[in-house]
Amino acid sequence: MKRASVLVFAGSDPSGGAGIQADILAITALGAHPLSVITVLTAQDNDRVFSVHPVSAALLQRQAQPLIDKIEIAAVKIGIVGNRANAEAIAEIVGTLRLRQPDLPVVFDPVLASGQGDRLAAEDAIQAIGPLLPIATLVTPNLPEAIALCGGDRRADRQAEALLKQGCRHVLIKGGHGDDENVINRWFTEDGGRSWTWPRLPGGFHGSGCTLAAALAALLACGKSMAEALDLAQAYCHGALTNAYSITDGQSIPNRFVSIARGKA
Ligand code: PXL
Repeated sequence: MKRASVLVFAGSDPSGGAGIQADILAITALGAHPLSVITVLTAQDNDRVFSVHPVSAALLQRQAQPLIDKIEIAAVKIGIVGNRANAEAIAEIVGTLRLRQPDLPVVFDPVLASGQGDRLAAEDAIQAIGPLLPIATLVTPNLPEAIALCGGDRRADRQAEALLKQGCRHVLIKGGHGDDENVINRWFTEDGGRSWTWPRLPGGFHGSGCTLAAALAALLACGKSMAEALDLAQAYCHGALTNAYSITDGQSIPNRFVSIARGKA
C-alpha cells in the first residue's frame, strides 16, 4: 500500500519534544510518510534552547536531492531553517517541485523563538525567513510571531492581510500564547476563513506548534481540503496536548499517538 510522503525541512530537537522529532511522529500518526531534511542541530532540553547550529545550504540541498529525484512529494512542511541561506535553498527546492506540481501544498511554521523565548536562528529570524512567506500555501504564526512579522500590528485581521499580501494563500493565527480562558485560532484566506475555540489546557507543552503544522501537512498530503485539514489537525493537536506526558519537570511532551477522531491516546 502506498503512503503519501511529506518533505519536512526542520531542526533537530534532541529532547524529542519539538522540531523534526515531533514532525516525524505526527506525520506518521496521521498516515503519511515523513521525509526528514534537517536544517539545524540544536542543543536543548524540554524547556530551554542552549545553542543552534544550522547545516550549510549545500548540505541541506544534498539531503533533499535524492528524495525529490525519486519520491513523489505530496506536501512540504517547513519548521526552523536557521538562516537566510537555508531559507533560499528551500525556496529553490519548492520552486523546482512546483514546476511539475503547481498545487503542491507547503505548510510553513514561521518559528521566531522557542516557546520560552530562546533564539532558534543563527541570524535575525525575521530576515532569515523572508523567502519562505511568498511560497507558503499556509503560514501558522502564533500571536507573538504574527505581531513581529507584521511590524507590531496587534489586530489579527490586519496581520493576516499583511501576510497574505506577501504571497501566502492561507494564514492560521494561533492563540496559544494568550492568557484568556480559551485558545482562539483564526484562519484567514482571500475569500473568508473561520475561527476555532479550544479550552486552554493547564501547564506548558514543548512542541505543540510543530505538532499542529506537521499534522496539517500530513492531512493535506492525504488529500484533505484546507478547511478539513485545519479542522482535523487542531482536533488531533488538542488530543495530543490533552494526553501529553512528562519526562522531567517543566514542559510536557505532546502525545502524538492519539486518534484523530476522538483525541484519545
Ligand atoms: O516549537 C518550535 C521549535 C521548532 N523547531 C525546533 C525547536 C522548537 C522549539 O523549541 O526546538 C528544532
